[in-house]
Order: sequence, then C-alpha cells, then structure tokens
Amino acid sequence: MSSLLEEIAAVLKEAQIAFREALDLKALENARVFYLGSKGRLTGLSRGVGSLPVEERPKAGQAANAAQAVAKKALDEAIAKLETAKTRSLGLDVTLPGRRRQVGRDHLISRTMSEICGVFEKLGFTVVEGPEVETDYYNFEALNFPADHPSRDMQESLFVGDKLLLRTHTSPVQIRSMEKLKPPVWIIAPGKTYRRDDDITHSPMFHQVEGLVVDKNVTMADLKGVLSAFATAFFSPKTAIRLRPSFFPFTEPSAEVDIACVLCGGSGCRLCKGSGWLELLGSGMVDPALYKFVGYDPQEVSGFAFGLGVDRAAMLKYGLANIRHLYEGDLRFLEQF
Ligand code: 2U9
Repeated sequence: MSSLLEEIAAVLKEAQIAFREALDLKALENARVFYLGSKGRLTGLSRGVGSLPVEERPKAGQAANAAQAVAKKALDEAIAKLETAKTRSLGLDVTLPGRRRQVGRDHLISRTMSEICGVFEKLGFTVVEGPEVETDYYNFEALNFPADHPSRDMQESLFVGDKLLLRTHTSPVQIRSMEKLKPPVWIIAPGKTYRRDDDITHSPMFHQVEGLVVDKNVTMADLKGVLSAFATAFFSPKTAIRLRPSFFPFTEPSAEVDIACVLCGGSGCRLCKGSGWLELLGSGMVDPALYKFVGYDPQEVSGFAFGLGVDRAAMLKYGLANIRHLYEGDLRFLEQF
C-alpha cells in the first residue's frame, strides 16, 4: 500500500516537472499522453488500486484521483502559458480592445458628380469621358475660340507643352464625341478641369459637368425645360431658375442660369447678396459655326449646351464656406457627408 502511495506521489512530481518544462505544445501533448493518456503512468497507477486488498482501496483510490486532478491542473497551466507565449511572439495581444473598422464612402465631389450625372441620365443623357491633357485644337480651336482670346493666354491655362495643355473645360470631350457620333446626340461630360485660379471659391483643379444636345428642332425652350428639371431634382422641388443674357464663344445666344437662393428661397440674404438668386450654370444654343468642325449640317440640326462647376454645386447644396475643405482630406470634414 505505502509503496503504491509513494509511487503515485513520485510519478505526480515527475509529471508536474514534465508539464512545466515542456518547450512547446507538441512536447506537452507527448507528456500528457505519457502520464495521463489511457495507457499513461498515472492512469495505470489508478488502475493498480483495484488489485489492492479491499480495505486499502479507498485511501489509495483517493490518492490516485487527487494525483490525477493535480496533474491535470498542472497540464492546463502549462498549456495556457505556452499559448500566451505563442500569441505574444506573433505580436498579438488578445487582451487589447478590438480595432474599429473604418467604413469608406464616396468623397463629396464624387458623390455630387454622381448625383448630377444621375439626374441627366434619367433625362436621357449618356455619360462620356475624355483625356485631361488636351490639344489646343480640341480645347480651343474647334470650340470657336478666337486666336487672341484671353482663355488661350498662359495666365489662365496650364500648358504642358507647345500645343498641349490641361483641359480648361470638359467641352473637348464633346467635340471628340460628335466626331464619332451622328445626331441625335444627348451627352453629359463630367470630369476634372484645370485653370490658373486660386482663392476661396476657386481651385486650380476643379470639376465640371457639361451637357450637349444636338437633335432636330431643338430650341431654347428645351434648354430651359432640361435645366429647370435638373434644378428641381438636384436641389429641391421648389427651386426656380432664371436665364440672363451672356456670352460664350461656343454658344449663340448664350445665357447664365441662376437658381433661386438655396438659403433664403428668393427673399434675399447674405449668401445671394440680397438678390434672391445664385449663379449656377452657363448655357446657350450651340453656335452653328461649331458644326463645320465635326461635319454636321447646321440646316438639319440644332442644339443646346450647358456647363456647371461641381465644386460650386457641392458648396451650395451642402453649405460649404470654403472650397479648400474639399481638398484637404480632413476626415472630420469628409465624414459629415
Ligand atoms: C460644345 C459646345 C458647347 C458648354 C458650356 C458653359 C456654357 C459654361 C461654365 C460653368 C461654370 C464652366 O465650371 S464653369 O466655370 N460653363 O458657362 N459651358 S455652355 O458648351 C459647349 C460645350 C461643348 C461642343
């Protein structure tokens, strides 16, 4: 009897040392099988209790069970220690709080651009795109800009070569489209545009959406109807528009399009400087002189065109005080939209 108890104590001690000193989980598993497995040494000793005389069995049984429990605890502690060491060595601390996942979204400019294009697509326009580095021909000449027009001046255009510049508007995309398409043409050209301009409402890189319709019997009434539909869909169902005479080299007649002030609705405030109106778009009937550049017959077709600054539209719709907010990449600003 006493020899069995002594053996149990000795094997337990051996098992505790083996568990504590195992260098990795694999070695620990081997030690577990060796001492606590179905054919293990401590398990074998527990079974040995059955062959003792009946009166000795309870005490020996208790000792064997207790030894197994102590060994099991030592094993669990050793497993925990090795697992912690393993996660630490991976540079992982499972006790740290979880990292918050940042949910991405469209930048306010992209969102405004999609909203604008979305309205025109519902009105039957197709989106077209083109290069940001343009030739003098597509940016100016084919758009009826006189050779000495100030927009061709280095002051306003950003040249990257003798006859190559960063497009100052998206109109060249529409010339390129007309070269490829036959009327009816209902297209919208969104994209980045560049001018030498830099103040609180101007950035040297800005965004435009321009539209062009060339079809049979198109009149200024169509222009006004389309732009009025746009203003009500983009701003609010009550947004009125008005047209004022203007001048652009590529349209004749031309008109500035104002919308009723988004802040006061037309009664007059500091945003609209008391006038009740805000300038939003430029527009006009396509100058028939342009058709000769793309091989259309001005006797057969007529059209209208318009352009608006996306940055300005975003500033008015979302109430921004400074265009620079759109380009600073400050998440505290961007996450508000
Ligand atoms: C073709 C023919 C005509 C596009 C037009 C404007 C008037 C206009 C400005 C608004 C604010 C540019 O971003 S802005 O500074 N745009 O005033 N744009 S008509 O006319 C075209 C375009 C293409 C072939």
